Amino acid sequence: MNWNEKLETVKSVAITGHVRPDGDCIGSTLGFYNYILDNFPEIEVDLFLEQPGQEFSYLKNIEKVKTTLSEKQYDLFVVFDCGDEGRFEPFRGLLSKASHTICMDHHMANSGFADENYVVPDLSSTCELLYTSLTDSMISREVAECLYTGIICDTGIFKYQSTTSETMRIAGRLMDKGINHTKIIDDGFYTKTYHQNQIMGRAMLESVLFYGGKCIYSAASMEIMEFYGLDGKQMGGVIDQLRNTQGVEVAIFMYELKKGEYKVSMRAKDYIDVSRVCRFFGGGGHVKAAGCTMQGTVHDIVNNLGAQLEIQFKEHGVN
Ligand SMILES: [Mn+2]
Repeated sequence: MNWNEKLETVKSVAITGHVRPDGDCIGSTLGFYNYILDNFPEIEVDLFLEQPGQEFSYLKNIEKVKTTLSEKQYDLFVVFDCGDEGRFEPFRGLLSKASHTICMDHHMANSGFADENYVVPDLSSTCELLYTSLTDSMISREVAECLYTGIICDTGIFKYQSTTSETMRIAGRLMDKGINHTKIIDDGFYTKTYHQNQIMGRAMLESVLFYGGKCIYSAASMEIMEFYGLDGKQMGGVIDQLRNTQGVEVAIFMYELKKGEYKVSMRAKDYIDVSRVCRFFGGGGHVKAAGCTMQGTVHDIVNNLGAQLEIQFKEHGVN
């Protein structure tokens, strides 16, 4: 896959990624957007996303992100970091209208909805895949900042199992572009607002161990999120802190989307495949990091997830 060849044949490009965009989604879409502006100034390019989080404000042109769909027709529509049409619902209209569509992604359950699908399941990040399809000498510092952001977010700063020596080599090439990697890691990953830290503390305080301490869950209701003035995309980091609990194989964090409906995030450490559990409940993701949306009380949801987890624990001879 060589993006330059594709871009040489089009006059207009629309870009999007998944709902509740995370660092990899923002990094890949905005990185590609900036790459086009830098190298193909004659192309008309628009980037459509739900409002990105404040923590990514250091990325160039993030204020250019369009949060509402336009009626324009584009030669090419590109979707990054997104496995199915339902996950870019607000901008789905672009799919049928555009002359040609391309998806670039690293989710195992990618449905192949685009005309061309470049999917490498369980690669560290969409940003890593995007890097390999761009021309290094045409990547500016600002594009490198976007791609590096995506890689650190999706690898938990080079920690998750999806991190390979190739991931590190690419990150090194991006560092050579002169990026401030220390600031990117602080701003894009670690820094939390006071209220985010408060809800993190509360989530830890209210967390519950189960399955003999091998699983842990915590939840945030709509009332709690409203009290702290936070929405779902500001809850990042809670699930990772839960996962850090000693002895825990699986961490679950859920926050209420609307009455009786929760966005569930799951992380596994070693042998459990949480994407299998999330797919069972209509979601998806990666082997060690996945999510789904579920109905019911927190208690019901944990019971339902627990039953699926138990199947896998038994397969591994763990009781
Ligand atoms: Mn990703």
